[in-house]
Amino acid sequence: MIRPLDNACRSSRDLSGVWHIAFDPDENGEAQGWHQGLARESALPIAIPGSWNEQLAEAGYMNYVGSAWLEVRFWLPPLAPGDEAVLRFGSVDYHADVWINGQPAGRSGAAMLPFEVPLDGLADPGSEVTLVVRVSNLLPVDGPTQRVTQSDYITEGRYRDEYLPAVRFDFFPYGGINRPVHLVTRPRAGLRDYRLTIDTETIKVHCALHEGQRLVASLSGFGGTWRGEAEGPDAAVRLAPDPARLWSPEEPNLYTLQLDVHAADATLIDRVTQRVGLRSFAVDGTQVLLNGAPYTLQGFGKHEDSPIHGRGLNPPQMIKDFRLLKWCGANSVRTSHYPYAEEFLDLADELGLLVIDEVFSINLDFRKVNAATLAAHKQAVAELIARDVNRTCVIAWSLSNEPGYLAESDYRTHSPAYWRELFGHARSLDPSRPLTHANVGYAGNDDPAFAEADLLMINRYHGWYSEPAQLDRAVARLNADFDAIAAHGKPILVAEFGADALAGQHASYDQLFTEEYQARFIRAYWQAITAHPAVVGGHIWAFADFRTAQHGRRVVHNLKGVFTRTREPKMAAWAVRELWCDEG
Ligand code: GCB
Repeated sequence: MIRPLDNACRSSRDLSGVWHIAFDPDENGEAQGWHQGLARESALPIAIPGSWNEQLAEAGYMNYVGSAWLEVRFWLPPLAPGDEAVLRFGSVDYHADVWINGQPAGRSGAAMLPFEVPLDGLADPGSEVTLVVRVSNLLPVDGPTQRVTQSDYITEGRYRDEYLPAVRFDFFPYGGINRPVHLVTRPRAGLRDYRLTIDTETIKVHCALHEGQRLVASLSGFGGTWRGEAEGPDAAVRLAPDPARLWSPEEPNLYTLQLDVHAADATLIDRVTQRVGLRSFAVDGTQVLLNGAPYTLQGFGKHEDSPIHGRGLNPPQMIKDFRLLKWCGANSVRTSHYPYAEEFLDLADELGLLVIDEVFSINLDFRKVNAATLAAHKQAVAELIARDVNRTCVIAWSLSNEPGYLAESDYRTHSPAYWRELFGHARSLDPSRPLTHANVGYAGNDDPAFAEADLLMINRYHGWYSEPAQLDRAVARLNADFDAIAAHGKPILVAEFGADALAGQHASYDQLFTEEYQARFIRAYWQAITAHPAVVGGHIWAFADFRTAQHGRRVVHNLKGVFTRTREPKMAAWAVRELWCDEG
């Protein structure tokens, strides 16, 4: 999928700003004609991108789960001959139905991923357009992250698990249009997609051209330009800069790739550009190799979460986060627990950060998994790979976080076939990147998904949820896990480990929730991680404190951040900087 671009052949206009919203708890908005536009007197202003929850808390929508209608009017300029206009949504959480000038125009695909809506036949170029989006933050029952309602807690006898709003994950179910919406114009006869295959020497470009078209691909940077040409439905160009400047977190060297499509008479039909680096990432026995050399992954799990914006794109905070990641010496992150905004991946490419790209699939409960769940999960994997496959920073696909969390016996019986099918599907879509998933201790050190994964990610909280404040016992259990999982003969990444700390809480002895214990916990784990030959690194949970749904176990936020939600460092952040930065 090609990003919104502005160049000689394409244009994109960001429709971010103040839109209007009307909530529809009884699902009768369509019957009232809201798809044709919202009456100003019954609608509230809301900033887009941005979640409705904190923005409209005082209006009563902090915990709102259900449908809401959002509306904006925009000017569709006259189109150049041969061009088409589409709306491109970065993501709408979690589902969207779109109307243009009162006509149904399209809907979203997998949650937390982009989708396009064509304007053909629905809006006249050179006129004002009414765009209405019905958004629901209620997850589907059979999605890769399954719906939970308050009554599920009761029927399943899980009273102690009850959250407000109801969720089966440990973060807030923000609703709204959380990433930008762009009005895109582009040539109808232009590129719809292309595929890059990257290693340390070449960038190969593959795309499908129409009859009579010619692709001119060029790669420029570091004083040189390398070109190649191709045509046909299976056009392929191989670009090999010499000397090759490699990309890595330590030295994020990027070239500019330009793909020009020409007609037979040499007129320019389309142009697509992207920044791209030369690099390789591979699993080799129990090691991972970056550009052919063994590499230690050190970094964090994160969330897209900020005060007031909720999950809404917050560019200043994103820039700050990259500075703090670098300040800590982090070289990698996992996009826990869903695909992040493309703007985040732009910075990861440019500033040098390895990304384990995760599908939105959390705590899959195999008592409720069916054929529809698998189909939706495969679709989410396909849409994620379609969005991010050309990214330099993306080193692996994570297909699920903590399935089998409830230790249901169905996990052991039903999941092997499910994983075979899902991992096989992902591998067929991108054979070049390792596949992984995040194992929870309850699913066992012989988690059936390990048989399919190339890199074994494990989330462990010995010393927190078990062995509280007893680091010796915790580390002994961690090492026992390492030894058991090492028997699979694959590299292990501790994808989560961490302890809550309330900034400002201190003790001279090991005490949960203190800054000292969080720092000591991280140091103890890091020592064990770096000492074990099959463990290739660790990602601390979490980078920053984040809002969760309401539950007695959480003090508004999950406090496992080494930074507070407003990005002040706790003691642990300084400890991590000492561990990960030579200059400490
Ligand atoms: C986990 C989950 C993560 C939670 C974390 C915790 O295993 O993957 O989403 O936030 O534990 O803090 O409990």
